[in-house]
Amino acid sequence: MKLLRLVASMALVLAARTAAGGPDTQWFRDAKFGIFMHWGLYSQLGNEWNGKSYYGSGEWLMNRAKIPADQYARIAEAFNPTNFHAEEWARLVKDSGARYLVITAKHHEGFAMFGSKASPFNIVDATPYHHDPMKDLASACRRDGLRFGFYYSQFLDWHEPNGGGNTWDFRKQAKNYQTYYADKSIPQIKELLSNYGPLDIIWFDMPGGLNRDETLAFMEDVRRLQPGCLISSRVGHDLGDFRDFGDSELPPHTTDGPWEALFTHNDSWGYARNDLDFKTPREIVRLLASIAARGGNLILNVGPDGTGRIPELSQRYLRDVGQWLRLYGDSIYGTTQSPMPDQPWGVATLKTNRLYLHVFERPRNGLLIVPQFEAAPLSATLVANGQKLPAARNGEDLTVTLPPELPDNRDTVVAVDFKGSLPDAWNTAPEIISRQFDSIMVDAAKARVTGRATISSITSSRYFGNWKHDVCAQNMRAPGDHAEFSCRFLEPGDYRIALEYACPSADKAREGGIEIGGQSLAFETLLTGEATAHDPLLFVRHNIGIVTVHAPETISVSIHPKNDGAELFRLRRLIFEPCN
Ligand code: FHN
Repeated sequence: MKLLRLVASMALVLAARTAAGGPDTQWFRDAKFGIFMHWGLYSQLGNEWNGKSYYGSGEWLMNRAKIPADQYARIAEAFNPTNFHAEEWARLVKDSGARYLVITAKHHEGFAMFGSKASPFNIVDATPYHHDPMKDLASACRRDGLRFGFYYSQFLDWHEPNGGGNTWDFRKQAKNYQTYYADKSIPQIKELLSNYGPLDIIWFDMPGGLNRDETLAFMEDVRRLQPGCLISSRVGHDLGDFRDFGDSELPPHTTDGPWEALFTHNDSWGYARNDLDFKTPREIVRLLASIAARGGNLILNVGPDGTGRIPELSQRYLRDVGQWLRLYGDSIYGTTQSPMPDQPWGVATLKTNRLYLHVFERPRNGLLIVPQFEAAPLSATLVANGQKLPAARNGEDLTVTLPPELPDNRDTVVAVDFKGSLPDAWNTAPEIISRQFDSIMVDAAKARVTGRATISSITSSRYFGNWKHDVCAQNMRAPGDHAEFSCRFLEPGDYRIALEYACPSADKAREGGIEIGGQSLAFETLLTGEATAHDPLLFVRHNIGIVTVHAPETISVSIHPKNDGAELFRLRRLIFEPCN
């Protein structure tokens, strides 16, 4: 009721705020790198319950093991994070080069990691620790010049009869979500917005129980208390001040507006004792550069354990990333999206009249081709040591000559200063296929589709909650349904063509063809297995055949079914391998 009343009373205020443009997002756009932390009672369990290990998202253990709420609440009695030291955590975030930290104030388990008058189920009142770590952390982050925000699960709350999600203890039909919002969610959010100084972000997650107008009113409550605090898009109904993509989703294209791609360091958001599958510093740096090239931020999650200790590999690898950022931060912070799509050698970021080339792989001949470079190059500099590199326009390309050894095997950055402007060629530039690399992968997201063919993302998980997003060309059922790629071959020669696809039994043994510059290849699809959202989607790399390219030229590569019938496959990638 309160919410509904608020909707009416806040409509005018909202119109005024929207006209005024909403909170300033510039700091967020410039930050590019944030750290996420999932910390709660689940951190104490480490993905183990009753002698059984679970794999995947540890913070979902209460739900997965269907632990009764009263039994789960008793974990708090032993929760005593004496290894938590706010200054050390803030220092680690700072050392990683991240510019902001978002930490779970309350996750779906319903436990407040802050002192709350709205619910006794909180770290001050329900644990032997009797202390509010969020107070210390907010201050420590501010002292270190970090932006600071809270994650708050506004709808899912497995501790409360009226909260979303717990149907193993509480009947769904008996739930009153409005009561939950009025009694716990909104009062706690107000506490967070009132007691921890100015917040930079309030990161809502997994919306539910509110329609669009109610969500607007809910946001207005936040605005009134902290007009400058950014609200994540997971507040629901496509609202919020910045967009979050799906968990572990790298968008295949550039995206305007402030946005974040979120990944976790291993395969769980909350601490999981058995999970040592951490992303290496090199993987993180390349991910960060690839996201910046698309115009967004990376927020990378780490999961401290129940004692307050951040996993040793997370600490070490984050510091390594920070060491890279200290050398190359100018090529990340404050940059905007790249004018050109990913290249076989890496990605690019832009800062007004400087293009940063992030070189992941050195072309064998040392000649880096930057396609569709319509500006006048002034200089090319190896950022690591200031060495000037030969750079010249060659037709519509810029060619930069790299040294024999790249100084950084994570990501070597070359800064190219130029006069003029670089047009956005992200969606128009042909794919560069070159013999200077062992293989060249072309993502299906780059295809132009005809007929009924579509390009869309398929979400599936490995371990529980460990989501993967595969953008695939789909719905190719008839010879007129094509996925076409424009490919620019830099050198003549023989190339092996392979396809990477998923094929359930309904599509098995369908006949397909590839047309490439007057040559045709034929194939029959191979079974990979059935696809469900909660199982890994399996892909096969299927070598189709070899074609000969007679001169450097741009050729269309077209993939299609030979005849009418079931879907051909879900095509994820086209692969070229120069034959030597
Ligand atoms: O269910 C949560 C999950 O536990 C984790 O917090 C992630 C982080 O983005 N958000 C939800 C799933 O999308």
